[in-house]
Amino acid sequence: MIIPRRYEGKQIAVYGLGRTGLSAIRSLVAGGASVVAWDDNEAAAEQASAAGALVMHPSGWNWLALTALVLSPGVPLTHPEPHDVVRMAKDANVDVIGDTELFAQALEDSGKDARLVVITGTNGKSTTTALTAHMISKCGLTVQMGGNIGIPVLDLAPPSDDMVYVLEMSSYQADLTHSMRTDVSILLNITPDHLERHGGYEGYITSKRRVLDMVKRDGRIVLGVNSIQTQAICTELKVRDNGRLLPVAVGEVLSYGYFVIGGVLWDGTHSVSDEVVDLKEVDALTGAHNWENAAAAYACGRALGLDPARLVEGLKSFPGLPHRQENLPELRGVRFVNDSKATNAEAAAKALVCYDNIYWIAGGRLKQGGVSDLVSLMGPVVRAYLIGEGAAEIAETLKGRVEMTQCGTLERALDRAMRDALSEGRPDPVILLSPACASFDQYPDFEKRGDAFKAAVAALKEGSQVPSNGDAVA
Ligand code: UMA
Repeated sequence: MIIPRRYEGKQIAVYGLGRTGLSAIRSLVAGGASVVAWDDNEAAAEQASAAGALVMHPSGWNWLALTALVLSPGVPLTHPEPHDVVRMAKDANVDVIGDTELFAQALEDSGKDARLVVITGTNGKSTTTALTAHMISKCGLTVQMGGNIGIPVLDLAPPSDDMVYVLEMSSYQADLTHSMRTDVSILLNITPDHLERHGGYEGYITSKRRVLDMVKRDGRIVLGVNSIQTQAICTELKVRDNGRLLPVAVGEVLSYGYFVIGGVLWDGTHSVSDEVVDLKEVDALTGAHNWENAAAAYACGRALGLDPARLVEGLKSFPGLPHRQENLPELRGVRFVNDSKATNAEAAAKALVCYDNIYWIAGGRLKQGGVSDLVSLMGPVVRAYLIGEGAAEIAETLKGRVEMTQCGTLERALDRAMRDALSEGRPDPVILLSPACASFDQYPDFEKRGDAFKAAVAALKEGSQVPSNGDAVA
């Protein structure tokens, strides 16, 4: 646990009692602060009391005595409109901060030389965070990974001089972080997302850019240049920030930076570019989007002065993240890929371009726009197995583009796909769960859906007979 000592003997408020809020309460109480807390969901109060907070509605807080309000990232700060508690804090002139700001303050106060890497971007930030942490640890350093990836930052081990913190930072968290100083900030890409929360695209871009302002004078900025917005930022930074900038690209040779051509990562930071590694050989990093993540993680490792050969070892041994093109054990020559995290068409598109002979399991609760963006990507798909409430609409959209079978459930889809893959004898068949839909019609979340797929794959027995009753060709 990281303990913020600045609030010892002082009063501080925490709003939102999920992972962030409870973690902040535990750390603040351990640091001797007196904490008042609240959540719109009153059921959350019990754990907060157990963690040592006084649970009380903000209308009862002694605002004049409060040193800060620690807001959970999911609580609206500015848009669609500020939460009432934020308005109250503004009226009382109380700072609104996140657990990430408490982390930054504790790091500064610790006097330790721990290093800090912060990673953001619209896509790929979790994979890059996990990969960067893995590669750094393979170089023999002590690494702590947390943030938006699901581990509250104050739950990490306390700083020491040999520690490297690798944090995934969402735009929500960046807005609540003011004094963080990073050794490396990675901004992968920016495309429209969370627009309602940021009052539009400009607001979202501003929040994403905050990680660039966090970089220390002698720190480094790793910037992906494959999105229009980050390309523009690169052009701007080249003029005023040359010494710290490390551009990263896929499919484009850079005059300076790290780039991937045909799956091969190159170090273009010297007068002659050096080949680093063929990323096509790394199973856990399939596809151009993962090559961008790999290039950024490698650039970060080099910016920290780490050994190229050991970084490459780290790249090659990365196990990948669950539910993101996660490779499962093969059975009878059939490969299984769990990409349950693909909850929209854009994410599924990234997986569909990575394989040949795909037996594709798709469906669930459709997002706006459905799967129309996938119409042109059906080339490598042998057959689609449709599940969930969006199945009929998907069948309508992809009519004439691919053969489809209505399966209803994931388990039935897997059984049908397995039987077809075995009987058709195509080379290197891949059964891919990449639903292009949210999971909420059939599962609590995408993780449970992915777990169900993994359990069903594990239950497939060699040579088992699979019933075909009730299957219908769409
Ligand atoms: N709450 C209110 N009022 C509100 C909104 C929420 O009282 O208006 C309360 C809820 O009742 C709940 C609590 O706040 O009890 C939840 O807080 P939260 O939504 O901030 O979630 P945490 O559990 O604290 O998780 C947060 C991040 N969640 C969000 O940013 C929405 C997690 O990122 C992160 O892993 C975790 O902190 C640890 O750092 C998740 C996420 O969805 C993965 N992130 C978004 C994304 O990746 O797109 C940004």
